[in-house]
Amino acid sequence: MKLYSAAPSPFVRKVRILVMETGLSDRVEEVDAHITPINPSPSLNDANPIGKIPALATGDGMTLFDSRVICEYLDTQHQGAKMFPQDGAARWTALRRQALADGILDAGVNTRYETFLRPEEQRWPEWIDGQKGKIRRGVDALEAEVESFGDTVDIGTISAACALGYLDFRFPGDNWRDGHPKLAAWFEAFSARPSMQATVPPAG
Ligand SMILES: N[C@@H](CCC(=O)N[C@@H](CS)C(=O)NCC(=O)O)C(=O)O
Repeated sequence: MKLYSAAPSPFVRKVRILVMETGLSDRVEEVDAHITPINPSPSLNDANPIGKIPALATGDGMTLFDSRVICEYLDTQHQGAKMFPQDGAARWTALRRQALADGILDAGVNTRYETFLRPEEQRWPEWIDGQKGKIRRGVDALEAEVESFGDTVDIGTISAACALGYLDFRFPGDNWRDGHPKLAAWFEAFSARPSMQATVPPAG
């Protein structure tokens, strides 16, 4: 299988962590696809018409996107502990946590594009504030439920860890740990996992 990938992408990180946690590393080859909305890749666009990473060519003629679909597909490709609970409350809790974390990430990536890619004179402070509000409320919601994470490793907690890792990577000055002590402690412990250590985004 071929994963269109770039190490700074938090959505790619979700997939890479799931690959490691499920023992699929030998079956997934990474193809470098450093793109932005203003610097697309024709070969990625052929694989994913939306032009975003991650995308996964499964090797049997199918290309999957986005991270949620890829992760759920990969979870069917191994015999170990499942990252997507099969049914019941555990499944909906994991999927909701994933949606919450992905929402933080969407707002974070939008903010990054607005503050890094967009020419300074065209930037829109109110819009950035709106995105930062989504991030703040999302982190508050994670803090409110983090005690129920326990030592669960599933798509919900992997996604939460990727969201917090991205905030550290792109917005260290926002100090998300302030006022979120339980979440900070959980993230520190979760970050010790080899899959987290191996996928820390590169500086720069
Ligand atoms: N919902 C998508 C989001 C993926 C995403 O936003 N990827 C970013 C990189 S972090 C991207 O490819 N941006 C390029 C673009 O928007 O054109 C997922 O879960 O995979």
